[in-house]
Amino acid sequence: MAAAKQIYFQKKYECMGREEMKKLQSEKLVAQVKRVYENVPYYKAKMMEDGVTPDDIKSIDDLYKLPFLSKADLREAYPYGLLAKPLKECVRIHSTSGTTGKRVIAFYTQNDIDLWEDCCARALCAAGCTDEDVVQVSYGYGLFTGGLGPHGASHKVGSLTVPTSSGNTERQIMFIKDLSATILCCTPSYAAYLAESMKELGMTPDDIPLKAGIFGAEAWSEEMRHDIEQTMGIKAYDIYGLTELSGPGVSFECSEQSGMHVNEDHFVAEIIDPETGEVLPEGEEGELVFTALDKEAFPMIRYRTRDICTLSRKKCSCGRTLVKMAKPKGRTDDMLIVKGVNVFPSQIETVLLNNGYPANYQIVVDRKFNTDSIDVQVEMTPEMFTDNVGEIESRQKALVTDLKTMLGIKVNVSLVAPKTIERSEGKAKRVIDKRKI
Ligand code: DLL
Repeated sequence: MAAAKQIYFQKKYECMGREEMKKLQSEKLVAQVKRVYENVPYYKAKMMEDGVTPDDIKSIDDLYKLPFLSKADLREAYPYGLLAKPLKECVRIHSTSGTTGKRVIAFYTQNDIDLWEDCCARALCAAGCTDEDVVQVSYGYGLFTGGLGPHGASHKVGSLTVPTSSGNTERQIMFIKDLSATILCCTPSYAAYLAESMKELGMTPDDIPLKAGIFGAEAWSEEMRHDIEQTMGIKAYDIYGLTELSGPGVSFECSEQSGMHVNEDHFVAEIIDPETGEVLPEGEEGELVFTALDKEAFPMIRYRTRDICTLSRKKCSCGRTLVKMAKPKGRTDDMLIVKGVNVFPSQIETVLLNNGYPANYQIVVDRKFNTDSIDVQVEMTPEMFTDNVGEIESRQKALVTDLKTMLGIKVNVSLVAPKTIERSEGKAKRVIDKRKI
């Protein structure tokens, strides 16, 4: 039998020297800016407003001269205003969920789909996927990019694709078992739910054929990674992306599991100060901005993601030279400002999981008589669950203390019975901010 093939480790690009990569990015950027200027009146107007022309962009070092694109621009230009190709050359759309306003519709040419699937295929490969693997794609299919990106990538790698989409947990487990799925793709919160359900069915890591999971689309903590890895007996890899930039696969984790390599031959990452727009030096925390170098139908130049993150060029043991982004801490628009203090749901998650609680929680923010309050509802594990009120109270107190140390403000904690908090099959909704209602 032929040996397993790992055809999507694209060493030429993934291990490219810095100078060579800058040269490649510069050539692509110059061409992309010219193309966008000539074909997208909306972006041309933005450049003219800032007094920049394509002649000012000679290399990647000139990137900072270009105007940012924001979600507000995408809404203003909805649906066709940023299209850079005739519609007849487009073959597909995807769309964001629109939970924070009007949907964004992203358009793809066939070449856009091909490059996107290449990026996802690199992610599969970095998680050890070959043509002998069985890849179960349990992200939602449809307008969401989570399903079809890894699906196309799995085809490219030549593995057996199981397109279950999200939901129907019993059936998911049946396919994992019956087809001996080795790689699972879904959101981390759905992975945690599947892990919990398998445990309840009495399955131990030895009974679970999976060896790796590729989880993304939402912020998740190291502690949650650890829990999922233990329960399923797998390695859990992070993957990042957004609809505007094609979908998952903008960056992905390798065997080192310490940040996600950005596919820099296709995307240039910058970190900016979200207040001033100034580009920050490597290692500083700020808002992630991406420029897509190859996208044809829906080009994004200096797109502000609103994700809070850091970048690192520290040498990676996997041999890839692609810059790494840390796990995004959250989004500028997810950050809660409570009693004047910045609170990220991921900080709360870290405290809960460090104290042995499952990742089933909800954060309710409210304002009464001009005073903000945060209530964190946390599920107990079946082992913790008791009718001894004193015991529950002392557990609550301990959590309040630890959360105060992490956040700097007092939050209320309510411990609730196992299975009380709704499970998520896609992106979990952790925060209910009643102040906005
Ligand atoms: O969530 C694309 C995706 C699908 C990524 C499957 C990974 C896996 P959108 O629905 O447009 O696209 O949402 C994009 O989700 O700006 C981040 O805030 C968040 N996000 C995505 N991946 C991660 C991650 C998809 N690994 C928005 N960690 C982004 C933290 C993530 N946040």
